[in-house]
Amino acid sequence: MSATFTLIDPSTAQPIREIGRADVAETDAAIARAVVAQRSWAALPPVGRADALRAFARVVEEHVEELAQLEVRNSGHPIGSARWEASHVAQVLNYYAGAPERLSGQQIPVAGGLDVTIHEPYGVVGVIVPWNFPMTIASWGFAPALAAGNAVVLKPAELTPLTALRLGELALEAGLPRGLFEVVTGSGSVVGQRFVSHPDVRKVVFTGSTSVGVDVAAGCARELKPVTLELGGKSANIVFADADLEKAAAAAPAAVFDNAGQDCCARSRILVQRSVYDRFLELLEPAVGAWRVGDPADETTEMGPLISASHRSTVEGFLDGANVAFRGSAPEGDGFWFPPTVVLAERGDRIARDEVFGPVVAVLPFEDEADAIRLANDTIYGLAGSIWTENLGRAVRVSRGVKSGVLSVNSHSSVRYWTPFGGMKASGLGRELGPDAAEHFTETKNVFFAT
Ligand code: TAP
Repeated sequence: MSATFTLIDPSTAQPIREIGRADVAETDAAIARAVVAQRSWAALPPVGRADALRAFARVVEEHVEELAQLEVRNSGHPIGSARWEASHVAQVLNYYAGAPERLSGQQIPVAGGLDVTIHEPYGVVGVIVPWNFPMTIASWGFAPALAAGNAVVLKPAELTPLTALRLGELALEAGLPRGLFEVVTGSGSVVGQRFVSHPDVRKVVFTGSTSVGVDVAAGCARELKPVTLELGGKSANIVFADADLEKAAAAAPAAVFDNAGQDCCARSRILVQRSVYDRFLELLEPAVGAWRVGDPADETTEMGPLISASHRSTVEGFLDGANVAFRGSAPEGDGFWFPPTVVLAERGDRIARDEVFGPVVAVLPFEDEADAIRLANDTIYGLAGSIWTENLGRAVRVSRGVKSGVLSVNSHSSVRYWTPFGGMKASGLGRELGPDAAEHFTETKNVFFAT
């Protein structure tokens, strides 16, 4: 590749290395290699694909530390989180290694013959990934797609390609055929758009902002190709007066400041029942103050820098005119640092409805259960959310009322590779992960045999 892009370490603001920027011809060449590799991959017996994916998982497991160190440098993720992310990729591969042998169709009763359905792979799947969780989000697309018999072309975000490139090499080390898993670095407007427009890419998985997601979906509609969209979020952390307040306040910082708030599932609104609002803020302040922000290579660090200088300016812009209640600490000096920040917001404020994608949380009071649901739904998004209450009936009613794809009660967990993940409203279309994901990378063919 002749054109290049300079990668920057977000914790030092220093250059790391140059990365190639593919043009349309280079993207087309990768897609052509994938088309060829897919034919023999799909022709393998299911156990052959299962074994190959298990081998890939094993090689990733052997390189967890290396992948984690790359993510620390390229994305500024704390080393503990980065190790979890690399291990997660191996687990996702292992989980979907079980799929080829379970992709059964149906036998449907008909008169005059036998009717069966067959799950056939699309062919080549394009996976477009953002910079916030480069490895994990890529694996949610490529592992089930490969398991179902597809080839994959993966476009990492231009800011964070290092782990994706290494995963491409590890796939070859594990024995996956050349061309089956192509990693194409370059800009979204060139490489990503080519995945959308190229006739041989038969399905697209896009994770990123809602505005780009809408364009990607429109482009896929023009080509009549299916698309899965994982988009933005403005998730609510709803704390009722009957909750274990100490536990809810202790857990709240991690729910929004993990990955410096650059998390689509960040609980970036804390909605607190008015009768316990003051008490909750008293408990939250020391928990935010204790949140450890600093060198991502330090084993004790809980939060690293933001991804870039321009993203830091965007996050800062959200604080114009905001009522900042208290803030945590952040290092001085180079690097794109930003302290964890708690804002007291009013309904309708921009900070209470728009995605910040940084370590800023808006706290709002609510009156009762119906008000909590109304407020939680007062955003275009519907990705994740948490409900803190000791009342089981309330937990059920509120989790039914909140329009989000992924909710948790008395916890902030959002991602388990064996349960479905995805958003409602402007947060997305379709679901990833869970037991059905491999099937989403197939088309159903119906065959009738006359007797
Ligand atoms: P985007 O700017 O939307 O970029 C996401 C990916 O799309 C990048 O690889 C980007 O490439 C590529 N892209 C940009 N323009 C494109 C186009 N016209 N056609 C095809 N691809 C294009 O998002 P981001 O800033 O990287 O990520 C932040 C957003 O992603 C947030 O809104 C966040 O909530 C969302 N997100 C959602 C989830 C889930 S699972 N719902 C997970 C993580 C992030 P380049 O940047 O390299 O040009």
